[in-house]
Amino acid sequence: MFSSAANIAEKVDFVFALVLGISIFFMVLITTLLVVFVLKYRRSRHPKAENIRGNTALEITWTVIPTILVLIMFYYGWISFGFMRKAPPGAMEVKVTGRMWSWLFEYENGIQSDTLYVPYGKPVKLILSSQDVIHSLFIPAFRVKQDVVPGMTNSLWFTAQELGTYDILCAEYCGLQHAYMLAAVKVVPEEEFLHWYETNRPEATQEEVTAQEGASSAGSVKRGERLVRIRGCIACHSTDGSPRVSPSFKGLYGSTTTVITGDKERQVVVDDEYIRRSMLEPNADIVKGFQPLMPSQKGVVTEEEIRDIIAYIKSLK
Ligand SMILES: [Cu+2]
Repeated sequence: MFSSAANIAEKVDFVFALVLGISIFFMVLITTLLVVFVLKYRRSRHPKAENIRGNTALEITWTVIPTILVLIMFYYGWISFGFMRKAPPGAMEVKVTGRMWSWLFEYENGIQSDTLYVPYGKPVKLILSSQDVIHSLFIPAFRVKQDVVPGMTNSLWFTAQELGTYDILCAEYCGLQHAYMLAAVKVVPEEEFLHWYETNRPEATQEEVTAQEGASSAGSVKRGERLVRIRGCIACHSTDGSPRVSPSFKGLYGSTTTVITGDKERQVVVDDEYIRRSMLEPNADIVKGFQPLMPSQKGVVTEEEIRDIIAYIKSLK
C-alpha cells in the first residue's frame, strides 16, 4: 500500500492511511456497539422501554472528539495539498500536451518525446495543456493526477525517488481510444539523464541523422518514423496493417481508396498531395467506412515534417 517512488506518494499515502485508519476504527466501534445494544436491550431482556433524557458529559464528548479528529484529517490533508500544489523553485520544467490519444513531452532544450525521462532525486514540474478535450495525467506509482484542460494550463510536480519505469495513464474519459492513451515515465540516474538530454537535443539528432544518412531519403524516413510517434498519429493509424479507428499506414501509399467528399463517393489514389491534404484538411475527404475523427494538423506540423511523414508512409509497403 505504501509507495515511495516519488516524494508526493509518501504524503498522499500517509493522509490516505490516516483517514482509512480512523474510518476503520469507527466502523468497528459502531458495529460492535450496535450488536451489543441489540443483544443487551432486546425486548425479552428489557421488556419496558425507558425514556432517557440529556447527558451533558456524553454530548460534549461526542462533539469534541470527532471535531478534533476531523481537524487532524483536515490539517494533514491541507499541508499535503499545499505541498503538492507548489513546486520548489528550480524544478525542471517539462511541457506536457495531451491530445486524442497520446501524450507529448517537451523539454526546455526542444526535445520532444513520447516517454517522460526524469532524473532521479530532482524535482520535476509538468506544465499541462490539452490540444482538444479534457484529459487527466495520472502516474499511479507517484500518486499524482491532474486534469489537462483545453484553454488553460495546469501543473503538477514530483521528485522521483526510485529508479525504474512507471505507467502514465489518462484518467479522464476522452473518446474511443482513451484506454490506450498510455505512456511511461523513466526515472534514470542524473548522469544518464544528462547524457540523454544532450544527445537527444533536436540539433544533435539532426546532425546525427545528417551524418549517417546524408540529407537522403533514408534520413527523411527516419525522421518521419519518429514524427508519427511524437505527433501521436499512431494512436489511430497502425503501421503494421492492423485495424484501428483510422486506416493503417501500411501499404497505404499508392493504393486506391474510396473516399466521401461532401456527400459524393469517389476513388482516389493515395499520393503526396492526398496525404498532405488529409493532414491539413482531414475532413475534406473521409475514407469510406471511417469516422471523421482526425483533428487538422495545420500549424502543428511544418511542410518539412509533412514531407518526412510522407516519406515514412511511402516506406511502409
Ligand atoms: Cu485522454
